[in-house]
Amino acid sequence: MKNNTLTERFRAWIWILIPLCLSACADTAPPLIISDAVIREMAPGRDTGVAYLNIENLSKQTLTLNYVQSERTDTIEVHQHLYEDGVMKMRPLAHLMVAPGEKVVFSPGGFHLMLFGVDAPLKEGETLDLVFEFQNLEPVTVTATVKRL
Ligand SMILES: [Cu+2]
Repeated sequence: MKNNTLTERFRAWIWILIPLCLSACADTAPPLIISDAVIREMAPGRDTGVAYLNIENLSKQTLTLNYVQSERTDTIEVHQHLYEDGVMKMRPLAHLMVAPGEKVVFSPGGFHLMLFGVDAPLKEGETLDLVFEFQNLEPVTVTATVKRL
């Protein structure tokens, strides 16, 4: 019967396609969400910028952010504001750890990204791709929008 042959062929394809999809999908979907990436508009003549975003860990492992890079900056550091002896200080973090299920919210007065050596002041409406390198993960690229904050 013709129908039988088609069904059997379809079945055969399913057994080939399912494992392909499972491995491909598992490899490409990062176990985290980086959202609301914004960069504060930079004043003329400045080459240092600041960016805010949220990082949510959807996995069951702690994620370690080792580097952030972009094509228009020399270096990008994760900074944390801390009160020390009554004074607000900025501290660079070598590695940002995000616990399973945790959402790290970057905001003025808290975590932020410092962009050093920006090639030209970023203006409102521009975008910049930020590449996040987490330990044991493929790099994650996020487009940040420049806004007046
Ligand atoms: Cu800073």
